[in-house]
Amino acid sequence: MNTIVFHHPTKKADVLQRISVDEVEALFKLPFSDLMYRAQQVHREHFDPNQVQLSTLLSIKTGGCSEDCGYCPQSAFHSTGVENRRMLELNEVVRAARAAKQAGAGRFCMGAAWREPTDEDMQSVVEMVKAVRELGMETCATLGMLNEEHTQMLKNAGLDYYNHNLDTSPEFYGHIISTRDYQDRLDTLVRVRRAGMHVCSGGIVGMGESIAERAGLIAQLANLDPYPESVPINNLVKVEGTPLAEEKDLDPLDFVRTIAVARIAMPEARVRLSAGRQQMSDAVQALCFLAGANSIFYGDQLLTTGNPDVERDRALLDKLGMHAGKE
Ligand code: SAM
Ligand code: DTB
Ligand code: SF4
Repeated sequence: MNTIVFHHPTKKADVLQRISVDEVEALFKLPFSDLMYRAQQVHREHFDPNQVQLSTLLSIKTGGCSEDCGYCPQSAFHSTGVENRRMLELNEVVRAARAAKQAGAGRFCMGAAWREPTDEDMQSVVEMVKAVRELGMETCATLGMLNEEHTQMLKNAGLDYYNHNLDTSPEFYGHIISTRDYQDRLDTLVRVRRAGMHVCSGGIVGMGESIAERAGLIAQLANLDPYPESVPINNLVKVEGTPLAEEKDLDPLDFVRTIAVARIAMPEARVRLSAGRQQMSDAVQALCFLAGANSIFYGDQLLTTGNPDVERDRALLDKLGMHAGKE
């Protein structure tokens, strides 16, 4: 059965909607094979299905964050054993970026456990972005909320992508985070877009959200105008000491479904199979690639938690006949 027809973009009460929450939810409820077939078709229309983009993460400022995100080991509200550390020096960042490039990564993403950067933080980040660019890598940063001035500083430094996740649906958001609201996230994304940088925005599944709420996240992302170039889909990494540590495991096939739905809803986006990969079998990862994932975090560390090591990933990509590619 293949009966879902998307709206063409129509102007409804000033809201341009590519796809409704109900339509996204209907995709989630398709028989698994039908969903996978649809996702593969869309994927092959827009991408080389055997190519994957590799991003390496570096935590340039770890721990002690003033936000209370329920999933996050870096929040000062939770006792997870993650220390509040100083910001890395420029030479430490350049060394890590060089090593990532050497290992085969095309993009280098610098993450900081901030609600938002200060003016002083920004001076250092600008130097880091420039230095990583000089190595010939694509640059990405995730620093929390941005004001106009900080957004422009990143643009002027040559930042390619800014990562800022919507994380979940507007309805479920308040269960997870209380120190900032959904509109704050959307406002930062608008600033990044207006400044002319690429947007990287996605979310987390497995936090106890319903299918309708999962659909709400994908619909929010897909209805951004334009939708993000890069969409990380994270499977919750359960860290002891966080409020979500005891959350029930998500069925891996529900994770695969989320990737497939993101692929169909955002045909031209890079859909990134993000956090949670270390806990996934090769078979589940292969299903994610089949569902349309075509980007991964590459390197044995995410921000504070582990990721498959480079040898395991090379072996997996080899086994699947996949190759690394840029853009
Ligand atoms: N502090 C900035 C912010 O929140 O925008 C940037 C860094 S923050 C750690 C980046 C993203 O990591 C979050 O938006 C969330 O999607 C993801 N993340 C954090 N902890 C996670 C976890 N335990 N499992 C899965 N994803 C997680
Ligand atoms: C994203 O969507 N996932 C990455 C990146 N963007 C910054 C972060 C995952 C963090 C997982 C938990 C940790 O390692 O602290
Ligand atoms: Fe801070 Fe970002 Fe973690 Fe939230 S997700 S606690 S803002 S580092």
